[in-house]
Amino acid sequence: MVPKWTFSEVDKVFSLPFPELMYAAQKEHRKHFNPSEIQVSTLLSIKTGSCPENCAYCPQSAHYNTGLEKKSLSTILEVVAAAKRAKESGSTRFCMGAAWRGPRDQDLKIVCEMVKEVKKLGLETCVTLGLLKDGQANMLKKAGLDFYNHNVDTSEAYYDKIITTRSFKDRLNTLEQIRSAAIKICCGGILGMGETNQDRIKMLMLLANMDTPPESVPINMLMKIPGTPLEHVDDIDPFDFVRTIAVARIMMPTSYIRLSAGREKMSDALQALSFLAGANSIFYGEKLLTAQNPIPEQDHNLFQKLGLKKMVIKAMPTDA
Ligand code: SAM
Ligand code: DTB
Ligand code: SF4
Repeated sequence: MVPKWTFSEVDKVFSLPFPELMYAAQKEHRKHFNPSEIQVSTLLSIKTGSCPENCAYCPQSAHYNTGLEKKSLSTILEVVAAAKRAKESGSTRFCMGAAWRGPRDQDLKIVCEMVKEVKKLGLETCVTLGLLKDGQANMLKKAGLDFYNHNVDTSEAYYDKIITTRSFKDRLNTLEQIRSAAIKICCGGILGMGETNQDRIKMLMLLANMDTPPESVPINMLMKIPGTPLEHVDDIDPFDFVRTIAVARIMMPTSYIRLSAGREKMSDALQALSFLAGANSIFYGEKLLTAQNPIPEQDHNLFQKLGLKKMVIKAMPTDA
């Protein structure tokens, strides 16, 4: 099959004069979305720390001493209480994350119960549990799961500099399982890990050239966690960050592009530029999984200043 986007095409778009790039991204954004509406998701860590993988950015990896407070699998009651709070604060999607290489079947059964209960509250559901084995995506689909988050994180070429305990192919395999089970895909990456603009373009090409691109594309700015190998890496140039978002919007015009981790350190101006470039989703609430996010009051003020509204999305009832 001929790829939808070639490197030279994307490179040309990436290198446009900044005003032209922003205009092109805005044109695409307005064809498919109301530019004043932002989809809002809330995250909850349902199993924290002691992860056997060595992702160089991650506070939850057992390979690094980040001083994190570890926690075993949450109870269904704890999860439902957090989901209720998220709904009351205006979130439409509840995303549960577990620091596993991948779930064991006995753990997955409990997560499936969590999904069913959260769905009953009228929220969209998302989980991020690591690599999936055959049949596990179907179990989640039966429970009514809407989205599975599994990031490629960076380009295939740069990947080995960041993670060696799971391969890029392992990740693609899990993405295929999710797609085959008819669960929507949430897949993106992290910017600011020392990768080049070429790597950023290649990561976006992989996503946009999928038969069906991810419905949701999280773009995280690296949060430099003390104790991880990326603690002292150089900051990404903010305009390269915004360019990457604009190019993602142009290449995947109907996907939600989420301005994900890292907003806590971003100025209001950088967030506003990211929204203008086509980002139309955020994580809301003072915590991501383990790291800090802007406090709700700060986001409320930002939305007020920019005239942005939270998007209203109702989860479809499941017949599971
Ligand atoms: N263990 C599961 C996995 O890796 O698929 C799920 C949780 S993992 C924390 C989800 C994503 O969070 C990672 O793929 C990465 O993109 C993002 N993430 C983790 N730590 C981060 C950091 N310090 N800065 C930015 N993004 C981060
Ligand atoms: C994603 O791309 N970013 C979120 C979500 N998917 C699961 C997680 C960000 C984690 C940031 C570090 C932490 O909170 O531990
Ligand atoms: Fe584990 Fe996920 Fe963190 Fe990697 S990103 S160390 S797989 S929790």
